[in-house]
Amino acid sequence: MTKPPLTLYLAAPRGFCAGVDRAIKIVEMALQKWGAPVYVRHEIVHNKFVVDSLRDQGAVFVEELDDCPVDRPVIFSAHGVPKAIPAEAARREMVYVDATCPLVSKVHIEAARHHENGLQMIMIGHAGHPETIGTMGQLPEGEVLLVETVEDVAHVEVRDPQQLAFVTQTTLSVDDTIDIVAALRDRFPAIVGPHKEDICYATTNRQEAVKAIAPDCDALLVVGAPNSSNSRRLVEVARKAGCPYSQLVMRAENIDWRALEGIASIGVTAGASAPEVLIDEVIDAFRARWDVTVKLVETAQENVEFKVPRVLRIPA
Ligand code: 0CM
Ligand code: SF4
Repeated sequence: MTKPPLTLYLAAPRGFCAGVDRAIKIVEMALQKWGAPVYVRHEIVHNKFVVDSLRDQGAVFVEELDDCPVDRPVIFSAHGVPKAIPAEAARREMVYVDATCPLVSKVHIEAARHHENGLQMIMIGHAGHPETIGTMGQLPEGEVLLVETVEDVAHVEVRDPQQLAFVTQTTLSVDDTIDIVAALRDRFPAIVGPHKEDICYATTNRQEAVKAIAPDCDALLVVGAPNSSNSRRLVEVARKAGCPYSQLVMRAENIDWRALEGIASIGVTAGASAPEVLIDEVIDAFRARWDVTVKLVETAQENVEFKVPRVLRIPA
């Protein structure tokens, strides 16, 4: 039986970013240096496949520092941790390595600087996400107010509208954040902040790329995990950009083939924590069912690389 034709629009950039690559390498290096088990507080990046492969090599994933024995190294995930966590690890004289993405650390530093200058902080982010918890946890309790939506901006109660600054989560929707920042600047004209927001290059580029393909796609799949903020944003961006059937899939086995019956085009992209092997797997699954022509749509080139510490040391 001949297979029906299908145009597969493949977004670029997609998949791993420099912060994810670095965080995974840190776990691998720690395993080499100290042997198994090495503990990792929270999923190193939000991807089950990545976590399972590191677990197979001897990494043990836990949610709290209390779940780590004091005599084994512990790594903090790419999303960052509240200040109290490394402080507690140091108090327990544990060996710890911080795999926080440098672009998240940059936001931590920004928040600390504004606080030192006497400003109260507003964070634009998603409640309960580890990056939001980590960034808010850089300052004393109550010093960072969280807003998630334009509506929240109208209700937030600040100490002094003249003494305010804002930071954002790195993986937000660029377009939604523009509106929230505009609402903040409108209500608090004196608010200090980054030029635009703190959304990272990888998040921005992946959203731009998905916008470029979405209008041409009958359906679109984002390879990524349900707890991955940047991946979930890609689904929303694709829907808003003109592809109503946009779905998140962890891997090929999660694809709802019945829902794709009759399509002539499909878009494929992946969140910053999704390995390329899973994208290949998804493309292969399409090739098994359709006569696929892949069209690569590249909206930016990335050459960002973050140095991995060559020697993993006990921090001072
Ligand atoms: O923050 P998010 O949930 O998107 O995390 P992730 O692990 O999916 O992606 C990489 C990062 C960071 C910080
Ligand atoms: Fe860093 Fe952005 Fe990647 Fe998160 S998505 S790890 S902030 S580069």
